[in-house]
Amino acid sequence: MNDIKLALLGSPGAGKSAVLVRFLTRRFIGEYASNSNSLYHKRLSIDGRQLNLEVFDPCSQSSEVQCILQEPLLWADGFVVVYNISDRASFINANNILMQIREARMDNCKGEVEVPVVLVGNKQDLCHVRQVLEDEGLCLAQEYHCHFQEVSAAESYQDIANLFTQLIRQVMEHLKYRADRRRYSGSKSMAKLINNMFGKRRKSV
Ligand SMILES: Nc1nc2c(ncn2[C@@H]2O[C@H](COP(=O)(O)OP(=O)(O)O)[C@@H](O)[C@H]2O)c(=O)[nH]1
Ligand SMILES: [Mg+2]
Repeated sequence: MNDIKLALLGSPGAGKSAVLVRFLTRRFIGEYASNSNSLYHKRLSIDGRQLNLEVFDPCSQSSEVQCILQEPLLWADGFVVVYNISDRASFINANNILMQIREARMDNCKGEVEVPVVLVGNKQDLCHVRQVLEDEGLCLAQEYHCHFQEVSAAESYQDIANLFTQLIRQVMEHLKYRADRRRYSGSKSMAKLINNMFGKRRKSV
């Protein structure tokens, strides 16, 4: 059983809870209790593999982005960064969040961010009052090497299901890669140890 931990991040009101609840229940519920952090659990199966999904949905009341961010930044295996296409401030905030993810999770050896992220432009149904072009979302995602998708939690399930599935697949690949790398470096240091022992023994003969 694989444990996968995701975190939703974004400005208050961007629709994090709406997007998540849409994914988990297939339904859109207009208002959510937003005065506490929530951790959702769901068992699901992707590509025939059983997964234990945990998703952190931070509370919207807190304006202290930093305090919401710090914990999930290190805890999560993958991120969904949500902004509202009819609210430019939320897009600017998404940019800041991507920057903070990069800072917190940069792999110093490779100069790459070692955590999968998807950027989500929500409230596509409000495109008549759009403040952020789809191209701007795409550009920002390219800058951070992450996937991008515009969605409407209010109107559709499929796009949201697809983006979560894609992110979870990416996370699984990543976790596997990390485990392989650990195993490899583990066997390398074992080889070194054996080498040293034999080296010493040879010297003493
Ligand atoms: N029109 C529209 N409204 C949405 C959509 N998603 C969320 N909302 C509304 O936006 C408000 C904030 O959503 P919520 O999920 O609580 O945002 P959060 O603070 O980021 O968790 C609520 O009134 C939702 O009903 C959407 O796709 N379209
Ligand atoms: Mg919320």
